[in-house]
Amino acid sequence: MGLTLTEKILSAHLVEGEMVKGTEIGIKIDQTLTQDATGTMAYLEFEAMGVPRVKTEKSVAYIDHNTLQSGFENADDHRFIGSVCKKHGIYFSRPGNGICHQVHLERFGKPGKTLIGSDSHTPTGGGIGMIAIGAGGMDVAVAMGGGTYYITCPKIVKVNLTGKLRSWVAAKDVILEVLKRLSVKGGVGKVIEYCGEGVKTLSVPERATITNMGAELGATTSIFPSDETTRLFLKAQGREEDYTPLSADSDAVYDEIVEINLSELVPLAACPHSPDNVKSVEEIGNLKIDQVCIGSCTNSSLLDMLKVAHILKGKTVHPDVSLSIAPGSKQVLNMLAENGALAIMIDAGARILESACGPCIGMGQSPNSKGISLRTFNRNFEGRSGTKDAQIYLVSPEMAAVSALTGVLTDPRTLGDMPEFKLPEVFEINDNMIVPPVDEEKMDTVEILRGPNIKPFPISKQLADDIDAGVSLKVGDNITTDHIMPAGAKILPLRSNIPKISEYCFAVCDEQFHDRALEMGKSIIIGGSNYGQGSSREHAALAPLYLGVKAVITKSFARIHMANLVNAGIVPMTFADEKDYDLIDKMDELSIKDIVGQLKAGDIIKVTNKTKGFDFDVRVTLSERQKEMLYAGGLLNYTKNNA
Ligand code: MIC
Ligand code: SF4
Repeated sequence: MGLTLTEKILSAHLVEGEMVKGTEIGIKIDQTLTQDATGTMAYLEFEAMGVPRVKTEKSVAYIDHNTLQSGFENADDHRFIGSVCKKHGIYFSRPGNGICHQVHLERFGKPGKTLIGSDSHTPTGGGIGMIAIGAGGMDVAVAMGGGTYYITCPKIVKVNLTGKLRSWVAAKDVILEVLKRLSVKGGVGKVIEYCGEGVKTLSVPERATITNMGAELGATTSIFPSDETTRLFLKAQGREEDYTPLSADSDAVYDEIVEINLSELVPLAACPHSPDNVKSVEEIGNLKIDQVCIGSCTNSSLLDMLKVAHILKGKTVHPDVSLSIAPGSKQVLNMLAENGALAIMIDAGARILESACGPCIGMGQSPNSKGISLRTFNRNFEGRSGTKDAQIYLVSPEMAAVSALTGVLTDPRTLGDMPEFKLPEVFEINDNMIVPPVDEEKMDTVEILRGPNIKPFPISKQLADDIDAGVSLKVGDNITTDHIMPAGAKILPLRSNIPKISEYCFAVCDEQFHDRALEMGKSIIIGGSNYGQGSSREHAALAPLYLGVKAVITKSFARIHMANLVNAGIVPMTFADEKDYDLIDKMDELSIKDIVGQLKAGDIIKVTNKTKGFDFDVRVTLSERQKEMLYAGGLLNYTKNNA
């Protein structure tokens, strides 16, 4: 029986377990990446492990999220990360060099390698044939120290691409179509593998758009084969030696097959407030817009920008619209400057932003009240833009650019014939904004520079015998980590300060949560299905930990957040019978006796609702290793105990 590409790469990296779907496997990690919003924590955790130099083939720290410096905090954190990198063997991509996923694809990604990153869109690397997975900062810290990374051995979905995209239909429309069909929960426990004749018609940046936004499916990762197109891309980046051809065997067996004929796709948009709420322009109808933002790790490649410049050429942005453009990397921005495309954008009235995440994470460009904003990004969760009542639509750069001119949501096919857009044979390469670490012999000369914003992270205690605690919060389905621990320009600078950032924990759902949880001392949260979808931010586990949350009981969890809860020593539980969700209210007193004994005996745990006077069962579906981690009080304690 042949193998899928995913199975080939995973089994070549397997260090623990067997390739049995649904069971836990441990894999060796070749590369890691961090960004600044999760990086400070990850490096504090790395320091706490006491490993002098990283043991990966390549570890890179990017500064791209917290680039608005309206106080000392972000600048201090950047300086801290830079000094840790220099000392401990990590490459440091300075602010201005670009968005982590875009730069990593350009300069470091290698087909066939494994990458984990403290950012949920790390699967962008799948565009170049890597197994690239988003993880919590602590998991990345452990991998930098040479530790194994654990995942559930995934099911594999084949997306069979046939045909060729028609003029003005984009890679973004491919992933929006997949989201429409599979939903934001559809990828949980799965890797999405793209195959078929249609693959050849897509460039590496287009493939990367698709694997990037595969994060919104809840998938473990997404991957494309590494082929002649990959070789030419790497060659153009001056890295042909990094190329290896890779694909699935022709008789590989898949768990599910999705057929997509690229020739039949039409331009699509994800409507408020979920990336899977996908409709065609016709279905949405007349929509007057206030703002257009082009950029983010999904759609900020040179190819995207060239298309945008072509559409804007000689025109003016509609008087009622604000258009911002953030090219994804210094390489992209520089090439746009050299070939005149940047001048075209400026001329048309675009507001050019630095190469960073920017508006995608609410770092500026919040829309006006009730504003309608078209964005080429990957997430449109309520409030994420910084304006609570804004309506965000996720679209391709082509649709964004043409709509910026017309002032209404516009199908880019109205532009008529599309010229052929080609990637250059040689990209402009200048890695002068990537600072290499000092040699190991010199590491003692490097001083770690800590600012006053950096506070120690909360360490959880060993799991208590009994949990007797009240319900501090009850929430519904599809709660995102943006609900649990919001981002944005005001809150992001507090990422290194858990006591302070926890004041905003769940503030979008319930402003009283922080005070109530602290007052209760210890508590339990009740959630619906797909709890914790979205970002990899471990702050969504560390802030609840700081506020005394001992367990979270839900209908189901998103993968990265569940791992982050276990890493923090908080017990993730799911209702054995989902109907029990309806029977529990905020402030009910729950009691779980001899939890360690119950966990050792099996996966089902008995919980008593003392307020309402009934018992119900919850499930704790964790590996023995994860259970050990909970007993120890989280990953750091567990790693220390086992050292
Ligand atoms: C996001 O897109 O939500 C982020 C900001 O990139 C996060 C990471 C973070 O919260 O720092 C992610 O996707 O993991
Ligand atoms: Fe940055 Fe947005 Fe990409 Fe997250 S999704 S890494 S915030 S550009």
